[in-house]
Amino acid sequence: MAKILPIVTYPDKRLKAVSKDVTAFDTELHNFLDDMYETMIQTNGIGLAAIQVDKAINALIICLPNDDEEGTQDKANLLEIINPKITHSEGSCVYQEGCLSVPKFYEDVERFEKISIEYVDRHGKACQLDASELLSIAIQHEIDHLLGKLFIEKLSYGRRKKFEKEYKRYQKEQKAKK
Ligand code: Y12
Ligand code: CO
Repeated sequence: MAKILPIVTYPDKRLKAVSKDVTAFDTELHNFLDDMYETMIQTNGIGLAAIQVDKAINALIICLPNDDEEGTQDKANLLEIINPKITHSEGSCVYQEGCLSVPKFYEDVERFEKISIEYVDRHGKACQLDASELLSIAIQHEIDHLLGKLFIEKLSYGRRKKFEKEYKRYQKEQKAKK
């Protein structure tokens, strides 16, 4: 049975690690990807990188919500993206992003509007994907995790300062609850 893994949260230094390419496409990887999916769904996420559950490998998953009112997530729409490379990017857009590793905070971030990527699936099969809209943003956000980067690093100086102040208050509240 798949497990819910603990999520590493900011400012934990483990989030700064640059992940390494996956070389073994075995049962251990498949079980880990299943655990990532369970963790993402149980925590209301739509994207998760392996480093967020303390494994520095180039693996990320995305499951966008349906267009219905509940925003349900179908496992049929799950994308497992391993060893991704951005091969093309164009345009720019701004979207209010959130991250399971930075709970409670949402900030406007500028990204490419459209990207193309090459990656492999859980069996090591080569794949190609052209992404736009929310999918493009989610992939860019997750690829940044693989490079040890968080969306808050893209904020202006002023917005980052404000974020750090509010996040400290949030951390204090969480500590007091324990
Ligand atoms: C667009 C922008 C960013 C992404 C990356 C994936 N981000 C997430 O999946 C964020 C999830 C998230 C979920 C939260 O809900 C709970 O934890 C219950 C959340 O709220 C709290 O922390 C309270 C924050 C973020 C994809 C597409
Ligand atoms: Co994130």
